Amino acid sequence: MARLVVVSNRIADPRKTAAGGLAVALAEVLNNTGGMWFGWSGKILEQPGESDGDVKLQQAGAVKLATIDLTREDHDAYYLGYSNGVLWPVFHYRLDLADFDAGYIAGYRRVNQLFARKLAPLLKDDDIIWVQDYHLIPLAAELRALGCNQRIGFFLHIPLPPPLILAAIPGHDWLIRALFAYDLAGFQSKADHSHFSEYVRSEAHAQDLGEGRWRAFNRTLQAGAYPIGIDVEEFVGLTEAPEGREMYERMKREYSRRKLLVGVDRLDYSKGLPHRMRAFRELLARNPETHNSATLIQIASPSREDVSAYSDILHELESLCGSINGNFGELDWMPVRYMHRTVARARLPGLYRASRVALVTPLRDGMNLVAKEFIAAQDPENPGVLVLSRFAGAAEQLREALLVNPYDTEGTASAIHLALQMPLEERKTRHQALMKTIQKYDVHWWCASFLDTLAQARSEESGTPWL
Ligand code: GDG
Repeated sequence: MARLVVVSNRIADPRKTAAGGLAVALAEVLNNTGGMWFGWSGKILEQPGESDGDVKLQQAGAVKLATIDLTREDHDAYYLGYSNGVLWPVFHYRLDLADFDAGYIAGYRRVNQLFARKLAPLLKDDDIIWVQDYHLIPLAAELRALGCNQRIGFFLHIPLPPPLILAAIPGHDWLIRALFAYDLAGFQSKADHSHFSEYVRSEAHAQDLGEGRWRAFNRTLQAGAYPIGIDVEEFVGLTEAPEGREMYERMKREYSRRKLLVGVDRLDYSKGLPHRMRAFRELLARNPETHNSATLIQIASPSREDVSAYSDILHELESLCGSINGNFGELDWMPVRYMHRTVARARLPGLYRASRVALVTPLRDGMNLVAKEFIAAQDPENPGVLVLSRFAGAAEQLREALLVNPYDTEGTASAIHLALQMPLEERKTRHQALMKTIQKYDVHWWCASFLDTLAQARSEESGTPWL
């Protein structure tokens, strides 16, 4: 069996329990093939010109972890600048938040070259390489330029916008051309995949070979949708573990007279948190019976705080939560419990299970795993209801959730109201269907279906000087 090499911006130590579903699933495949995981160590070197240091190798069971450090200058241009100041906002349809500083793309290219230079000597001829996410789009092209001829796949965890939005990025044609250095490009949803097809047809004049195969730039690329899932079994296990149960009991005791609503998100403008708060405020304003009987717990875990759009969203959210509590709160009832902090992973399942409603209402999201975790954690005999944005990739699969348009405050408020009142039988029917879907398309399915296709996909030409 060929060795799998996973490359991502950050790596997670698969031995640590906090690592989460993706790390655990990838670690499983890596373990089976005696594989390697390559990425940035998380360390920033303050002295200029230090990036060319050695790769640090560590053995984690059967998996080899290989990391490199980045200089401050490289990190700021590649990670803060291009990845999170250009690609993240534009791919989430937020052209207004993009900062197209010319220095960023140079840093992005430099770090991708550095990754390629450090990774290439560690590769064997028959390795299968799987590159993760938007930080590393040109990595395969840089590896090919160094003569690497292995099978290389790419998975984009975030959405891909329609061609006219993508085309706003200076150098968008370079990015998409770089994708053709891969053998397989995977997207989260059918919508993302079709945006890719539209782009390569209209902008790159690629030849459509059918079944997701495209010919352009002297290469053949296979593309498709591979919606990511969670490790359902692991998550159900966490729910039933002592810490999960204890959290559930505590929340049930604390909120015995009230229905809980829950939101768990990284504090990111794509997650639609202010829109969600406005919908919750509308619910309270229109339905006096919800006063004193419903509480929203919103966990907003800190994220990318050195990017300015993120501090703006923090202030907006804090002010909305404060005004809802100020206007509707009673001496013995706070409508919103907002926490700007990370909660231990072992506690999330208990919190989900104790909640009658989950609010997963991003403005755009590649998939959204919280939606799937909430479903997995429910008591099948008394399940909660998922209110899900139609703009999350997950909405393509989770049709039995209450789908909402998060920009429509009144409509979202009505859906939350419906969710709070939904009779047990309907909750059970919807939950059974949702559970079946997340079990069928779990993270193991995602890994296996992507890697099986990659094992078949092969470009007919190689060795072109790419960039
Ligand atoms: C990207 C795409 C795609 C959140 N807060 C806490 C916490 N979390 C965990 C959740 C969940 C994960 O983080 C978040 O996953 P999402 O899917 O919601 O979102 P992104 O981080 O934006 O991830 C996304 C994903 O990649 C996978 O492809 O679904 O669309 O944007 O697992 O539980 N975990 C803990 N404490 C928190 O406070 N322990």
